Amino acid sequence: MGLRFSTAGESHGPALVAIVEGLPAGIPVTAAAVDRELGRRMQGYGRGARMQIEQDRIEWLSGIRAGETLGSPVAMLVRNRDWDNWRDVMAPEPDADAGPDAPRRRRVARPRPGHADLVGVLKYDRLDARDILERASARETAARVAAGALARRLLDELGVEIGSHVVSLGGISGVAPSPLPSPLNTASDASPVRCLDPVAEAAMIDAVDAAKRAGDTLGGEVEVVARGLMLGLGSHVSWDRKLDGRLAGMLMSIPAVKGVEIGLGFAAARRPGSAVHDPIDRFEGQGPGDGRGGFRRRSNNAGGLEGGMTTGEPLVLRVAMKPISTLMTPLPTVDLRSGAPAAAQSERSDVTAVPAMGVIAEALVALVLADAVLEKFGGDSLVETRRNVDAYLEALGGRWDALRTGPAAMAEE
Ligand code: EPS
Repeated sequence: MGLRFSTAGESHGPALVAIVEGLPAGIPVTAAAVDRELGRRMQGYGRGARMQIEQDRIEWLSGIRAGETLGSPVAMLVRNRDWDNWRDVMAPEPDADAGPDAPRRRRVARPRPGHADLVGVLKYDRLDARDILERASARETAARVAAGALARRLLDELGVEIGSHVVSLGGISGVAPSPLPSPLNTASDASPVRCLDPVAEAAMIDAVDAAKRAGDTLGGEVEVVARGLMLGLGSHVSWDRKLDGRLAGMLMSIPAVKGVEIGLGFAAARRPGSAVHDPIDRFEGQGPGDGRGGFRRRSNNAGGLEGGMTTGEPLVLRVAMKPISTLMTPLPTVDLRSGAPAAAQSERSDVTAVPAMGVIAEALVALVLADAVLEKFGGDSLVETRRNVDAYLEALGGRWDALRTGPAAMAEE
């Protein structure tokens, strides 16, 4: 068993909750480390007024003592400060004075194209699309980022760094420096749109301003990079153990995300094999801890994954987000009360959340990678996990000798 997590909470309810189970004991972690990630998720040019209200912070409910994980489920609470403005609308208890047929306050009856509103109302047998949108809201991702921050702590202890940057926003693409800066997030978090190309950054900010004036919204793409991974996470043997599928599935679960690419991604489909696959060289590496088993690639078009397993090269993923579906200049829809044509519900929202999506994607990549690490190495304590990782890396360092000198080495190809 690896790592499991779940979240609960409505956007304008009292709080969000995240539960993470399967972490080894003894991982040093503080609320400040989790809050730092929550704070990063709240940033980004193009966010709406809600982010001025919230100051996301966790309260530990379980699983941590004296700054270390206990190995038991970790539960974290993130209060919604906006709850104070929504107590009556979102009250869990029925309003005894109003009666069952009283109209619902702030009912949402004009479903937004692109949002979960309409399908949710029909499928869940609700009259008010608020019953759907409260949970479909990307507010939920705060809880996932909190969960991811714990996974990140484990990976950090094992020397894995995860960062991201925005590669396009509103149709404007940036050209990132090569090689990427290290640590990546120190550079990307310094940009209001988390973009590493200053010319594109300025154009992206202008595009957000223009979209805001037009009552429109913008999508974009981020690149997530994980460095320091050892070769061999995931497996080729069964579909559900392939790491590329696990990563893509997780990233596609972010609200408004419509596509995931690994390495060269879709571009690989348009090139011949000779211009795609990464030639292999023998490489002494940096000793047994190198994590690449005595080989390296001349390029990394594979994005650090071959056969559903990490190669030891950086993991490179791109994630595409559609524009947010709450438009201040609303699109046509149908009023669920009358059946008449109507303008879709428009309420306070973000113009774009692409910079924040990068932070969310990092958190989810951390959760998948930590799960894969624990699946491969196990360990009830961080000491044990680390010991298992070190033993594997040492064995990996010796694989070259075995390949060269073992009996099978003598066999003809
Ligand atoms: C969201 C709408 C906005 C965003 C929200 C996601 O919230 P509100 O309706 O309260 O203005 O701010 O994102 C967050 C609250 C957050 O923490 O990211 C939506 O409809 O998905």
